[in-house]
Formats: sequence, C-alpha cells, structure tokens
Amino acid sequence: MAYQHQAIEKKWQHYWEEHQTFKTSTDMDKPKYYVLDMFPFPSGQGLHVGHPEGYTATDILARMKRMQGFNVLHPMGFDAFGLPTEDYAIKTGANPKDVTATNVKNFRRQMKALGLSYDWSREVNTTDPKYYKWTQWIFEQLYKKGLAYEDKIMVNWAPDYNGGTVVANEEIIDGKTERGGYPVYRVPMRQWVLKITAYADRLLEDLEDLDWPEAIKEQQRHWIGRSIGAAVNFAVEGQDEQIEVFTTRADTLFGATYLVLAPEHELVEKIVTPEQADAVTAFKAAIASKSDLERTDLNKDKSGAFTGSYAVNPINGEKLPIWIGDYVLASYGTGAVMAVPAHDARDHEFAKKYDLPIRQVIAGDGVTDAPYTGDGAHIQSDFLNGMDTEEAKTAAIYWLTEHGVGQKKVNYRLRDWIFSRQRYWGEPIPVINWADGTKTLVPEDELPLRLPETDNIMPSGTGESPLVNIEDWVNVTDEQGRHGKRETNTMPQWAGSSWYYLRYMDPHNPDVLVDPKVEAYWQNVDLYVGGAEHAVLHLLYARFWHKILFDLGVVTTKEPFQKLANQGMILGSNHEKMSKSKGNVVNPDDVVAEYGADTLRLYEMFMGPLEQSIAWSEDGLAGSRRWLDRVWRLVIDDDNQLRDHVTTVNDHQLDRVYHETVKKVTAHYADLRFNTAISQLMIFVNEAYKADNLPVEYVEGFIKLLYPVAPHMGEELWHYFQPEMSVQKADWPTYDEAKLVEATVEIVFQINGKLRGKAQMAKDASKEAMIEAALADENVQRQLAGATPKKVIAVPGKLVSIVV
Ligand code: ANZ
Repeated sequence: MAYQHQAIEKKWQHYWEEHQTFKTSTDMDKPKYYVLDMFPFPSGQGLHVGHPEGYTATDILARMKRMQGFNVLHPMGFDAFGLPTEDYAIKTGANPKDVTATNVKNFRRQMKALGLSYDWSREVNTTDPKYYKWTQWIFEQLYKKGLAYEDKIMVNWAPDYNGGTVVANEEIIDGKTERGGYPVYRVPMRQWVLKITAYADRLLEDLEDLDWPEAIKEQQRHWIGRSIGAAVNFAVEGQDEQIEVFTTRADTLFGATYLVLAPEHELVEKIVTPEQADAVTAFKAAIASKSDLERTDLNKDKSGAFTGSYAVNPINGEKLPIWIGDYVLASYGTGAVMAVPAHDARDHEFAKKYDLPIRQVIAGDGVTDAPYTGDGAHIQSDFLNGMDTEEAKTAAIYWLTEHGVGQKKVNYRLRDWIFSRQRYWGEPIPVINWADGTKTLVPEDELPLRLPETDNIMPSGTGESPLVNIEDWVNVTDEQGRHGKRETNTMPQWAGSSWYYLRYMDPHNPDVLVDPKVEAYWQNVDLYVGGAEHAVLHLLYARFWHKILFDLGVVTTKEPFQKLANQGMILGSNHEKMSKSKGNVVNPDDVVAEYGADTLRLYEMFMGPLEQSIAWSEDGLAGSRRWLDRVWRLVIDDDNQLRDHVTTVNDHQLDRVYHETVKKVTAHYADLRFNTAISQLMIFVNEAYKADNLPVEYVEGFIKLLYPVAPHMGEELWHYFQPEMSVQKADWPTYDEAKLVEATVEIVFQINGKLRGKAQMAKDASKEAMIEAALADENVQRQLAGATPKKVIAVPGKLVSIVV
C-alpha cells in the first residue's frame, strides 16, 4: 500500500505529544544547545508557507542535536501585541485579547501539523501579564539607570485615522498611512525615549565576535553609523552667537563658502534678518510635511533660503552667508553644516541652484560642473597645502583645537529609541505622574501593571492613547491622599521581542526573569533563524537590552544570539512576492492535507540554499512527495511488511556510500546546507535500489538521517525495527573514515604480457582469490583454449600475469 501520510502524520504527532518527546530536560549535566526561531506575530491569516522554511531548518538542527546527546532548548511563542490586531479589533468590535487567543490557537495547530518539535510547555506570549511583568521590570531598570527619559519628539499624526492616531515611520507610505491611506502630519508630542545611543560603541564593537551574515552586520554598522570628524565653531557676525557644525572633512575648511542650518535649528529665529524673514517663513512652511528620508534623498531637488546673516570662518576669517536648507537634518550632528561645494555633491547642487561660490581646495578634476570627491594634494589651503586628505584632517583638527575653535568629534547616526505608542494594545508603561509634577515607578512587587479591559479601544482623538478614557485605571491616589495619573502611553511592539529568548529558559519562574543558575547553563542562543527584514530594529533592540541585563548581572553573556542565519523569501510561482491581491498565496494547510507535512518540509529544504529567495513550484512539491514514496517502497512492500532484501547480512556493497552519506549529511545539516544534505540522501537511495541486499544497520542509519527532515516517515519506518522507542531517542549514526576510501580496485589479467581481461576486486583480495578469478575469467579461458599455464603470478591490488 502506498504511504498514507494523513493517518501516519497524525499518529506520530499524537505519540510525541503523549510521550513529551521534545520536552527540554531541566537537568544541567548534558551539554546544551539552544536553537531558536523568530517567534511570529499571530495574524488572522495564519501561517504562510514562508514560515515553515526557517522553522524546518531549526527543527532539523534540534532533532539532530538531541540524537547527538545535547539537551536541546527549542521553544516557540507569540509576539502578540501590536497594530494589526488592534486595528482588526476596532474594525470588527472584537476584543484584542480574544482575537489574539483565536489566532494563537490556529498558529499552534498549524505548527503541530508541520511536526515541529517544540517544547510547548515553555510557550511564551508577550501579551500575557505573567510575561509582560518582566518587560515592565526591564523598563523600570532602564528608568533607574537614567536610560529612559521623556522628550518632545516629532511624531506622525494622522487625525483622520480611527479618529486620530499616531503612526510609526514604517506605517507611512508617501505621506499617507499604509492602512487606509490617511494623510500624516509631523507634530511634536511627549514621548518616552530609551538611550540606546549610550550603548552605540558596544553595539558596534561586539558585532565582531558574532557568527552572523556579513550583510546583516554591515546593516547594523550602517544604522549605528559611527563617523569620526570634528566640531567647528563659526561666530555669527555682529551677534554674540556661535554655530557649531559637524564635519567629517575638516581638511576642506578653506573651501567652505557658506553655512547651512536645518530649518528647525534653534538659531534660525535669532539670526534671520527682517528682509529675509518672509522668505525663511515661507520655506519652512513648504517643507514641514517632508520626512527626513525625503529631505536627504540624493535624487530630490535641494532647496533653501538665505537668512540674511553671515558667519566667520575661524581658519581664515572669511565671511560666509548663512542659509537654511532642506538637506540638512536637525537630528544629525549639530544640525548645521559648513558647505564645501567643490568637494561635496549636495553642497555642489545647492551652490549651483542659488549661485553660491565654489572654491576648489583639492587638486584633481575641475569643480565647476561637478564636485571632485577624490583624494589629492590640498591647494588654496594655506598651511594644509600639499597634504593629502588624512594628513590635512589631522593638521586642521590640531589647529582648531589649539585655537579653541573646534575639536575632534565622534558622531553617530543612531538615534535614541522612541519607546511609546499612543495605542491600547501594548504593555502599559509602569509610571505614575503625580499632581505635584513628580513621577514614580509602579513598585516592582506590584508588577505586572495590567492592561485594563475595556470595550472602547478607539483612539482618544487627542493623539493620546485610548487608555486616557479609562478613568478608574488612570486616576490613582496614594496613602497620603496625593493624586496622580498613570502613564497612558504603551510600549512599542519591539519591547516584548527584545528579551523573549531569555524567558524560554525559565518560563514559569514567578520570582525572577530567569534563575541565575538556569541562565548560566543556557547562556545565549546558539542558532537563531529568521527573516533578513529584522536585520536592524529587532536585532539591535534585543542586543541593547541584553547588554543592559548584562550590566545588571541578569545575564552572563555579552550577546544574545551567537549565530544568526536568514532564510530567503518563498515567492509565488510567478516569481512575485506572495500576496492576497496577487492571488498567489499558498496555504501550508492545503499542502499538508494533500501531500503531507514531511513533503512540505522536504520540499522547502530541497528548493535551494536556505538564504536564497526561490519561487514556489507545484512540480517541485510533487517531486518531493515522489521521492518519499520511493524511500518508502525501498523498505516496505505492498503488504506493509519489510521487504525481503532487508537483511541482517552485510555484503559490503553499500559500505562506501553509506559511510559517505553519514559523514556528508551530518556535516551539511550542521552547516545549514540542507539541500546538499538531501541530495546525498538521494544518492544513497539510488545505490540502495541497485544493491542486492539492504543491511538492517544501514537502513536504520539512513532512517536516522532522514528523520530530521521527514520525522513522521522516519518514525513510521523506524518502528518496524525498534518498535519500543522513538527514533528521537536513538543515537546519531557514526561513520568509519576507513570505509570512505575506494574499497575495490581494477585487477588486470595478462597472458604472456598481453591484456586479456580485467575485474573489479576488493582492494585487499588475496593472491589465491585473484588467481582464481583470473583463471575463471571468460576471456582468459578462451585465450588459454584449454592449455595449462606454465606460471601464474599475482601482484595484489594490481594484476595477474599468466605465462603459457
Ligand atoms: C564639510 C564637508 C566637505 C562634508 C566635504 C562632506 C564632504 P557622515 O559621514 O554621514 O557622518 N552633515 C553634517 N551634519 C549634517 C546634517 N545635520 N544634515 C546633513 N548633512 C550633514 O557625514 C558627515 C558630513 O555630512 C559632514 O561633513 C557634513 O558635510 C554633512 F567635502 O562637512 B561635511
């Protein structure tokens, strides 16, 4: 009978659950292996076929490592706070908590149907008060260390979206909300901010020791954006004001021909002359709604306005006009630049547009039509003349420092982390604002501060969170009768995911985030797999919190995720991103029903290298199923019995391919090269079909190798051999290096020095066996034609020489 995937997969899933096959041991005597998936947001759509790709990869590692004797931590949970659920709840009138519970149930069902070997007893959910108690606790530690503060920050305000909502940068497309397309305006609003910039250097330096894809490390470096340059002070002519600029090119100071301030720079109002006031005001109004990204886009037209005032270049006393311009950001450096149009592209474009002077200070191509950004000898630069860029930078900064008008400065692109959202479905920030203007944290022993249940989660309309309307939650009175109001902002979705990997180690501990002994055992994640879209935010925030917890002594490792791998995207069969609107979405439930989870797992691992994006192929899927059927028929006959050729006798025909398969598959799994591991399994099956016998020891070994990819079929085949235990409890197969070398050689048969025959023989065949084979050879017999040889000599491993 053909392989019955539906019944067999259910049977083993049931068995695993009943026997708690994947439960992580709490004994700490075995070596540990922590393999983690990025936990999903439980959306209403359920799992997508992209999810099982990474999940199968980690599942293979988890299953192999258990068989290799490791205590494996392979958990799963849900990152369930956030906008999509809140929006859905607002739209349908449902409660976000109920929506989350329904979606989580569906996700869990789908994951179990895929045969993923999670220890479900450790499941976490970021919306569970028992979990977010610790998210709030971490916030309190940050606050106590002065790493959480409040500030007025520009936010994206969409007054028409659900009666007035603040949206995150990532939720805006072309100045409109991604959902609904409502217009967005930039307005200042009070926000909680976390001082991630205080950790910039450590976040940068500790990247070096991580086994992460270089591209991801590079994105993090870019995001942190450490740049070493100088701060230079320019006096404003006729006023007692200074403008500090940040430049990475102090060497070009003699080429500065004007200054540009960000339109929001605080000095603008002070220095603008009456004649220029209208122009400056009009310009500011025109750019108010542009995002930073649009303003610094190199391809966008640069514009600005003259303030009417002048600054003095400290190095040569020259008078430089002060402009404001859209390409200078208030939030970077000092919000002011010295413009060197001869050697900087943006300055050049601006100078051309407003007819400002361009002065070349580095020898090279002419600079009238385009800036020269290369290196070369400095010219028109007084004491810097003749020096190259690096020499001139050092000399200029030395001069500035000596004269007290500047100094070396390190600047970061990284900004502090805006940590509040004006929404309902998030962790409450455990702060009380008292009527007397003071602030206190909710005492640690009163955590969690629970999110109040309410039927009204519509935004307040004022830009504040819907929580402001829940008066009996918001208003508090202390023992002295003092009145206060709870903070109504909630935490951003990134909060709960910034430390969840630690909770899996000790998920039910009511007293501490993680028991120090347990943490010391599990340390950090050995392998973390997820999509490359999390390259920066999630991975940077988690690294930041981990370092805070390290400083607090809660964790003993410097970094949370030692090795990182990204899975590619599974595209639609038309090579486009899968999306509902394109009608090319494949639902894993359908695949599991028709072909089985093992087929889906095998197919996704065999499609190509894990990190590559590949289009879905129905043919490929069917091919994977056909191969599994071929494996089944190799071992099991039509009556569901072991085939006759499965025997306890090993005739050594499969020695070499078997040992090679064990070696290669083991190494390829460990290197996450699943497609090449599967190719090797296929080679073995082909050879096994050609062999006369199938030694039991090799079938068992092969089942163990197949099992991590196709665990249901693995268990089903295994129970023909060892019905009393799961394959998961067996030892991983080993190989014998000696068996990998070519075991047979070609022996040639000569008669009177002429080649008359040959045969493939064991390398160590005896002289007698060789002679016997030579004399029995058909060709040799024909040549001898009955004559008795005078002499027969065998040279082991080479030839048999017959003389007649
Ligand atoms: C003069 C100069 C001459 C510059 C030259 C560059 C080339 P990174 O490397 O990204 O740190 N800059 C400084 N603050 C800015 C702001 N708030 N908005 C926009 N641009 C700003 O870039 C630093 C350079 O970007 C600085 O060096 C400054 O221009 C500009 F041939 O100063 B430079």
